Amino acid sequence: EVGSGKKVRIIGVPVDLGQAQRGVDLGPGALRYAGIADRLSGLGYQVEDQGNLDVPVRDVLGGEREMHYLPSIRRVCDAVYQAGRRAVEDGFLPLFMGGDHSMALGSIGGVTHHEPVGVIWIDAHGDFNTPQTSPSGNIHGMVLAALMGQGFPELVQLGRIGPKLQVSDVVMIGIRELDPQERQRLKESGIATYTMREIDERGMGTVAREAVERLEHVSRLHVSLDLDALDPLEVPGVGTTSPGGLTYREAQLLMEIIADSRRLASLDIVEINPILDQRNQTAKIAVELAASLLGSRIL
Ligand code: B3U
Ligand code: MN
Ligand code: MN
Repeated sequence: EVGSGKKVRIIGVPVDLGQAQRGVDLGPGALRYAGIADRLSGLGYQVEDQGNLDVPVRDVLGGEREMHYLPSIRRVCDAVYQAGRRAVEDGFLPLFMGGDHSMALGSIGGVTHHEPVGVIWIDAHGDFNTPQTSPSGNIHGMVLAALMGQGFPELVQLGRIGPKLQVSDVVMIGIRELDPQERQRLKESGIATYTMREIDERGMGTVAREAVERLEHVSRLHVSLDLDALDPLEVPGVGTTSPGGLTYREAQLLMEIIADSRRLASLDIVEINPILDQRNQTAKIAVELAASLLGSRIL
């Protein structure tokens, strides 16, 4: 058995404040109903669900609307940070269930508290805006920039002072939709980025192996899986759909190649919107991807 008693801690973060669509706060429920805990137990993991962290609903935060809920997002991410840090200290592999991608500020902050971690950011978007470059103002589009030290000081200094990630610790996969200034920023950043074009031309096998090799210098890997990286035809239940995404098969192969590294140490599953989904198909697919990432094999 691949899990052989290794411990996974499930941490639900029902936050929807980082973006405009209603419904992503229901992601943790959708993943639980799709059987995430049983699927991982079946692989031999010891699974502990710590429930959901407290997240205020936007309906009681009228005064924060113009600020795009920055104060509440900071508070939620503080709690996520501490939960992530504690999970690592307790010897668990934390599995953070969003919620929107803003929660990755806390999860990646927390898992890098004691030592650096290599991050594989799987997303249709760059999430590399700053408050100055973002056309929407939505904080889920600024997360990676904030983790690297750029943007709202409240977010950059979250959990501990300073950037949580170095340029060489990040690879991005599945990118196909960037805002004009975000695009410029990403090009100048030096982050290794595998766009859909690159995946189409070179194939997912080659791209995934190269991405993992780029993170050879870190002993632990964190996967931040935004479900909108997949094609909306297969995964309709996401907040911001973007056509021309990864097929289920490509995403599976990517998970399997990351699993081969045996260095996966933490995982985010974000941006599932069950309200826009069909029969919880998106969460079911996410559960299968998580299982592959944790070592489930065809043969
Ligand atoms: N780049 C846009 C759109 C966006 C980012 N992340 C998602 N959508 N899911 C923005 O709002 O920053
Ligand atoms: Mn994202
Ligand atoms: Mn996205």
